[in-house]
Amino acid sequence: MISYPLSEWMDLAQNAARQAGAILSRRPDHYLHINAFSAGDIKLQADVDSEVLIRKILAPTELPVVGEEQGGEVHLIQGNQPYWVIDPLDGTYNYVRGLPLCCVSIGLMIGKEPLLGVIYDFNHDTLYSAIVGESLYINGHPHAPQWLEDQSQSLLLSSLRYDNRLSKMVPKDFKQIHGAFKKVRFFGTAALSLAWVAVGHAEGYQEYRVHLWDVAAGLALLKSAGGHFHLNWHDDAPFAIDCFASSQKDWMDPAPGHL
Ligand code: LIP
Repeated sequence: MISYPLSEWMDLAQNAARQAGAILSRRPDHYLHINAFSAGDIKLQADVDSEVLIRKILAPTELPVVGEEQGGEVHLIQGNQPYWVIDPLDGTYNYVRGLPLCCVSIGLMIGKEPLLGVIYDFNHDTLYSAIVGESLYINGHPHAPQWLEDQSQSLLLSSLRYDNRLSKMVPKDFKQIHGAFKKVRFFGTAALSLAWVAVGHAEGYQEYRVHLWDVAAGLALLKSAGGHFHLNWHDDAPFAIDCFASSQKDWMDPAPGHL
């Protein structure tokens, strides 16, 4: 079995997340330039520049990278080679609106399994990190979540993308999953939502049709904290997935053929 220098890679990932977050939190004018609008989303110069910086800092690892802005090789998800998965700014729309709910997210995966994750909430100078199989840390301090055990009293974090908003057909299991929790919150940042589940602020996160870069680091945090997840991979777009994640394994089994 190959052993990887995960601690070394963790240090680099933390360094990259902190450096990228430091610039994002200063909100330089050019970072707020909107490069593209799509139906339900925007692309900022901040995403582009932040990804360039993170890729540069991670380059000494010589590992392949999948990033929200520059993409990556889709065959990596079938392979057995570690690769970085970067969301240089998760919660882009929150960021441009000045909502302090956004972060830098850097995951390391092998095939479809997370190996480590770093999520930097630069608005609150809070860094979540974990190597799967070891402790979860908040700003360098080990942390164990205290999740609620009764699903009917628990909190689900979720979202709905533009193309499957409530006005359109929603997947069959949407009501079933959402209805099983006491409360549901939509914060517009998948990465931070997963970090908050991992540390115990909530018990579940579920979203249809996000991308691997939105969740890779958060899944590593959740797995190291003892949580569970299931991903449905879409065939029609690279790295598109439905994500079901929770503190308890059987709380979020998607109905078969739910889409
Ligand atoms: C966003 C996610 C959010 C999801 C958005 C988008 P971005 O990522 O974190 O939860 O609902 O559609 O994917 O674009 O801000 O990095």
